[in-house]
Amino acid sequence: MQTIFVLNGPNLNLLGKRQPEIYGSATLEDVTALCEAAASEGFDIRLEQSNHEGQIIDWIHEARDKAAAIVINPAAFTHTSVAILDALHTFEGPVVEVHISNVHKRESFRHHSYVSLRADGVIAGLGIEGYAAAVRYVCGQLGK
Ligand code: CA2
Repeated sequence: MQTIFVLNGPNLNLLGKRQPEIYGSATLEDVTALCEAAASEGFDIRLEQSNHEGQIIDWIHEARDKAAAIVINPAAFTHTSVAILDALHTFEGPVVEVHISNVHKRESFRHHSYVSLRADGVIAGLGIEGYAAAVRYVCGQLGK
């Protein structure tokens, strides 16, 4: 069994509980179920969320040994974190960056992503379906 880490940054614990007009009404539990359904046989999903940059970096380091691919919504750290970018550069498998909203339709400070400098693909604006698309993509890349 191979594992896909699905990492989520700050405030995404509130998914489905606040601002449904921007982020929809689905919760992170719904994202887990969607990712599990999208994963090919032979892949496990481990979904994590933290409001702390260092914790996300620690999970990326853990992924070096334990994950075949990373799907990451770094939330606001997307636009600020060289440290998350540096951590992702140490990971050798496929990396997909996901945003629930279309960041390019929003404020200009959301248009730049440090994480995109490492990501193999970026999905924005498809709601939580973006996570499923990312999981299907990495399974394909890993030959399943
Ligand atoms: O669209 C996305 O997925 C974002 O990564 C979400 C981040 C935002 O800073 C990025 O620019 C785009 C914000 C996550 C906040 O999540 C919430 C979810 C529900 C209610 C409140 C916040």
